[in-house]
Amino acid sequence: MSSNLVIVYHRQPYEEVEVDGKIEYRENKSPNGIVPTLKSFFGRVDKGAWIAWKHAKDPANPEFERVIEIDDAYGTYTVSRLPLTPEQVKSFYHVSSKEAFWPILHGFKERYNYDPVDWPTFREVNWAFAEAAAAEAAEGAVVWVHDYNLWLVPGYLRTLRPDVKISFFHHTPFPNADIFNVLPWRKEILESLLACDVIGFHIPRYVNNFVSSARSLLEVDTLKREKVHPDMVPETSALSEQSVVTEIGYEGRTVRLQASPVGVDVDYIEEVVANEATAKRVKEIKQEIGDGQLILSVGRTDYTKGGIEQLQSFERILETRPDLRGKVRLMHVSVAANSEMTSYEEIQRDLEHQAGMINGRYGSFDWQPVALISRPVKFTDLVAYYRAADVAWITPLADGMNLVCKEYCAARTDGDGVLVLSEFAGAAVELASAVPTNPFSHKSMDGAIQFALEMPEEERRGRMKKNREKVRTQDIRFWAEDQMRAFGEEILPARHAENA
Ligand code: GDG
Repeated sequence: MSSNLVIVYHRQPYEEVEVDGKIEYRENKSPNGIVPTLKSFFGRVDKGAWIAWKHAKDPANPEFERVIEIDDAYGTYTVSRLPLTPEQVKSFYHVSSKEAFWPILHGFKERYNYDPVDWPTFREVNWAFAEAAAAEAAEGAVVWVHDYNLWLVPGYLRTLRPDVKISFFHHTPFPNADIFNVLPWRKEILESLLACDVIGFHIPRYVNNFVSSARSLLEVDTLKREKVHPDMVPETSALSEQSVVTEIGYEGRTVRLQASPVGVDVDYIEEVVANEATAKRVKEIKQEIGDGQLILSVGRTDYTKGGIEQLQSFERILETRPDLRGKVRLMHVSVAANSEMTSYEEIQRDLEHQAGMINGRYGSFDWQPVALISRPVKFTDLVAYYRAADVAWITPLADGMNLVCKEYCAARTDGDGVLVLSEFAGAAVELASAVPTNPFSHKSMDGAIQFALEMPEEERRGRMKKNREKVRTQDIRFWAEDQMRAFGEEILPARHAENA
């Protein structure tokens, strides 16, 4: 019970690697910079703690192989790893979180299957996280919980430790009551979230949706509503909101609601861009493309990311615009995060089928229209592709934020490049100078990409300048500072670039 800040996040802050029979710990450098940024907070408190899960080494005897003391450039902190058995991982992570919650959060009712959900196991795992956080938190500490797979942690923690301040951040969209209430455990989840002091979402739409869901089942009062900052309201965007609820009351407590879009580590991406090795790689890619244009698409293999719809649009364009054949290439990076799940295997097969069909139908010996990349690309290479691509085509059907589009703009220190962005990505409410597209409309999808390919340089540069300004100011540190401001000034974020 000695940590002033406890971060509860399913991912570990380092990777455990076995080298010559010995376990070594390597820093987990998630490219979007969230892990290092979260760790940077430990530099400003006396002691921090991080709670994550890991695969139990011996499932028959999942003893608590948990607390590791870390003293690194970020600060002094402990990492507690909850060893989960294969059954717990399957039930808590794959079935409850990914098959039941994920489709609902993204508005895909038809993909949702709650019958196999083992709710007692979900509760049990969340309880273990809450207990571990309670064991680490000092009197009055801040406990910062991340994402929907830990939905029940705030409620349990409030019971175990009424003294701590709890903040919860949702990385996904949050649906309104019409969709959220499909979940049979809706009331229990909402009651748990309402045990927080602060609940964070990327954009005002998700905040208002949360309030609609909460008000549908519980006596929740709106205490404060504010006009949305003009920076967050492109006039007619699909995800625009004019006002946002910022405080609600429930059972005598006040809960602050925050719309705070996650940003990317612009300084780090610019550093990668400035590397000689990156410049060399960019040159090679450009040589390979020759006079043609490169369209880049990057995302996890997931139905929410709209990969199939995008390939279908590309096919329609090649069909109707023979002049583009031989001139435009689409590099479609789609990497599976969760290979164990059958629904993702199906999407992978569909992507392969669609890409193969386009290449077979329109390709030639010298020109392959689609390069489908399913193996992870090194982040430094990804940055080189961002830099070389004439257009980034980012078309999710639903996406909490989408960091790829921000990384693309961050990498364009040359001021060129066009971003085509789905109206249904949270980032669309910030990046008003992107070319908007509606992935549910063939006309909009086909029109937007052709418009981007033909855009004159002056317009490209004008739009990119505005997008880059947004991405630079609302970077990952801006987000982190915003989060911590919600607790008052006692815990201030360190700039991790200086700390690392
Ligand atoms: C969730 C929410 C929200 C992708 N392929 C490769 C690779 N990536 C990296 C990208 C980017 C990250 O993965 C993907 O971030 P997104 O934000 O696009 O998407 P999710 O993973 O779904 O994240 C999302 C986010 O949380 C943050 O709150 O924005 O809405 O769904 O950083 O660069 N990285 C490397 N190789 C690849 O092949 N190295």
